[in-house]
Amino acid sequence: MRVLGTLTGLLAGTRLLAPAQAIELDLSREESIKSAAELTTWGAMSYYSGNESGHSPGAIANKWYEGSVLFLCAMYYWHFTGDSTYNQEVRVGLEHQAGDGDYLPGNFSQYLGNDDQGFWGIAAMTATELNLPDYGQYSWLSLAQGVFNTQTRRNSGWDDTTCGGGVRWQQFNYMSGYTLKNAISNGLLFQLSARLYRYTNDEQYAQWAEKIWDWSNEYLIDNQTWVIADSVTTTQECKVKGYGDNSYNDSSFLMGLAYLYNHTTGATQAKWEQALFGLANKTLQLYFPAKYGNIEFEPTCDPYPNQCFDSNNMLFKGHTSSWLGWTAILVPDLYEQIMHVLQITATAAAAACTGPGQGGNQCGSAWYQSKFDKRPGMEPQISASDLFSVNMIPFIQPTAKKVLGPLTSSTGGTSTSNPNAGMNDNSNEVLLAPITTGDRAGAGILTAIFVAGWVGGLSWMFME
Ligand SMILES: *[C@@H]1O[C@H](CO)[C@@H](O)[C@H](O)[C@H]1NC(C)=O
Ligand SMILES: *[C@@H]1O[C@H](CO)[C@@H](O)[C@H](O)[C@H]1NC(C)=O
Ligand SMILES: *[C@@H]1O[C@H](CO)[C@@H](O)[C@H](O)[C@H]1NC(C)=O
Ligand SMILES: *[C@@H]1O[C@H](CO)[C@@H](O)[C@H](O)[C@H]1NC(C)=O
Ligand SMILES: *[C@@H]1O[C@H](CO)[C@@H](O)[C@H](O)[C@H]1NC(C)=O
Ligand SMILES: CC(=O)N[C@H]1CO[C@H](CO)[C@@H](O)[C@@H]1O
Repeated sequence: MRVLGTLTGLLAGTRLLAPAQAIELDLSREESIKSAAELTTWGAMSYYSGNESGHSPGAIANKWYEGSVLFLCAMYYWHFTGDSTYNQEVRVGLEHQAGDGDYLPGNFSQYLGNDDQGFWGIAAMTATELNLPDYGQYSWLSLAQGVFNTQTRRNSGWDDTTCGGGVRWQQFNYMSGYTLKNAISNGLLFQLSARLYRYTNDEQYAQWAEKIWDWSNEYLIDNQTWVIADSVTTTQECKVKGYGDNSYNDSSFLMGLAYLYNHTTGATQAKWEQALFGLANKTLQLYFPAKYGNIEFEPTCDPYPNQCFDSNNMLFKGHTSSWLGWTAILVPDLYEQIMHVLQITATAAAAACTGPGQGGNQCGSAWYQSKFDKRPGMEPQISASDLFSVNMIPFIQPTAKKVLGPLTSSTGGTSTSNPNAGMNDNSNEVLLAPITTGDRAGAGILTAIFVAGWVGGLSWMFME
């Protein structure tokens, strides 16, 4: 990381140009990590224009789902450092994209996938657990419940008509990807259910978490090797698997397992324990490989500067490092192993955040090279911010006022519950009505853009 010399000095004309000073990230100093988190979060938020006049709060052009990921990074930053600079923008944006209380906003709902909606649900759940004050019409908890309800109770989400269940990737049959049931859509709904269960203690969420897990275990996850397929195809009875080493497939499930393990006991806990420790081991080995000194590594993206065009892939390390950080908090037995690799990775990422933009703190994408790889953007900034924020964990001493782990409704969480959220939203039904040729063409173009945005995460080289 570098810091820009003081702007005041520059403006006063005392120095023509303040020299960029390299700072070593010192993992033993709280202030050092905090300032790395501050710089990278500021860098990520500098791509955000939803708060400016004429722009829509929370919407990032051409990548709707990434608004939720940007807000996740700003919320983690707030929780782990105490700096609430971005909270108001987050509240406004999270609310503005809510649609009818379930993150199916009319401008985007015709071409969004269950994973896109799922990420917004996870963002609302995070706001709930961190006690971001509710704002506007819909409480954060009700928004998370709205996503859960729409995805579990409609065929556009969980679909029993093919392969005995599972969440489809896309919600509409005119979208490419409708015939796939993919790991991230199922992993996010599984995680959301597990988190709603721990927060509310309502058994219906536990039952759904188990149902999603059991289906995923049958079709996507190998419970011997802990290899997770990226997707299966409904047109071939979900027997044909598509692979793609995307770390968020693993970490989305892992995070859900951590919540369930944390909130269960006895035989039920034993079921989650076996999966949790098996998948944790696999995730750490595969995505923090010994050959790169245990620095976090995204196999489908990091080694391929020209191939990994997909901004979505550049977020995977952020998703994975933040969910691992929370896992370390929820599962004390995994704490040391996880924090060890997150610290190693932070040192490497600091050395990769030395690009010329962002006042000399611009982050690159492939951290394992320990240098700026000339692949900057909002996504690498978000990933680095996520990583530095969770590196604050060892410094946080829980007190009566400050809780380290995610809250629940019985440990101080205040967001208002609405178990029926989203149930009255009939926008899906409306949209499922026959569409005109014009609409179809419009949707098709959007589909093409959308699928191009995801295709880097899928590879069909290995078929079973
Ligand atoms: C919008 O947010 C960015 C990032 O936090 C900030 O730099 C900018 O000043 C804000 N703009 C307005 C109009 O509030
Ligand atoms: C939908 O589009 C309109 C018109 O561009 C805009 O005013 C509104 O804020 C958008 N809504 C969302 C949720 O982005
Ligand atoms: C592992 O997966 C197989 C095949 O789906 C299943 O029959 C078995 O019950 C699973 N084992 C555990 C411990 O979940
Ligand atoms: C962790 O995974 C490696 C291979 O991926 C395996 O050799 C090892 O036995 C696993 N350890 C545990 C504790 O499961
Ligand atoms: C559950 O998570 C909390 C952190 O929120 C942690 O303090 C506690 O030890 C965990 N409980 C179990 C049984 O792992
Ligand atoms: C941890 C895990 O199981 N990840 C798998 C994701 O998919 C690839 C195949 O493309 C496997 O090699 C990984 O093991």
